[in-house]
Amino acid sequence: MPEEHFSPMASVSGGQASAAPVADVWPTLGVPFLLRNPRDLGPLARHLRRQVLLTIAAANSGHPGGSLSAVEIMTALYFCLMRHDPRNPHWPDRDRFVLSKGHCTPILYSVLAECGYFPREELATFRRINSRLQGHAHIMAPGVDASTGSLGQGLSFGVGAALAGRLERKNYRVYVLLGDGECDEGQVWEAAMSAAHYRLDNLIAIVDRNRIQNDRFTDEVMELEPLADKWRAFRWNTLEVDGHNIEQVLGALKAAPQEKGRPTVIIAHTVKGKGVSFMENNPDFHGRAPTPTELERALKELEGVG
Ligand SMILES: Cc1ncc(C[n+]2csc(CCOP(=O)(O)OP(=O)(O)O)c2C)c(N)n1
Ligand SMILES: [Mg+2]
Repeated sequence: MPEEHFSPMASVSGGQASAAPVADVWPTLGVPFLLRNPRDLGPLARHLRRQVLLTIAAANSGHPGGSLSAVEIMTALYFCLMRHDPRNPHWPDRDRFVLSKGHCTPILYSVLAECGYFPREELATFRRINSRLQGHAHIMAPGVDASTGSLGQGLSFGVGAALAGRLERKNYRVYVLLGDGECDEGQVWEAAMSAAHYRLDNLIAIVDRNRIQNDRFTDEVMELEPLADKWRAFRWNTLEVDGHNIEQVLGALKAAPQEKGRPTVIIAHTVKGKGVSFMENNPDFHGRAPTPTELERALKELEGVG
């Protein structure tokens, strides 16, 4: 596998990727697009974690923690569940995805590149001036349906997209990924109330419950619990899963459309920084790039070495 020959330190100097070795930095995993068997997704998830770290390291900027916590959620959505076509990003019948926690683009772009929306090599341009891959999600990136980054707005966008789908008699579904800290925003709850009012059973929200927001734990900033009860009180079908167990995540995502007449929220219990020991549960890695030494350590861990 090309990955075995990859030397991160040869390709990343001073946190900046040099232009030439990009093809080596983003090697092909060799997995077919749209895998159907969740048991095959483990290697893909590990590969995506590496892409996340390499992308952030090349830019020397970005959000690793909330990207790593969402890997299984994003893998389940894009490789097992959503109807979408990378050759036709604007296909009118595609399922919509809104990254409401719009700072977690490293995982979104890694997944989109892996699906074939744009070349993997483009990940090296992350956060550069004139790049399509800006730090917060923007619709100029192929496959991105909503420009996000100002927390609290994505669920409202999702409500609009779900209403539009109903008006146009389309049967696409709308998936919105929220952060748990993001749920401090009042607009989230305005959107939640309206989604229940309009009985939007084509709308599925997922809350990445990683218990950290920015530089602190969510409990210290604003107590969210009982979070599931809050969604239930807003008349949402409310499910809870281990957000790192792909089969559980998929089970909930598949069960959601069975619920008629109301939207579904899946509270996915996750670990911020999942997969890299020194990033796990560490607010320090909410929004900073690993140093070259940290990157090397993290990649070794993800390879199962050292
Ligand atoms: C309206 C708004 N306020 C503040 C910020 C700055 N900000 C960026 S990420 C973040 C914390 C988000 O935490 P959470 O929603 O839990 O996301 P995750 O843990 O998944 O990274 C904050 C406060 C923002 N992007 N938008
Ligand atoms: Mg969080």
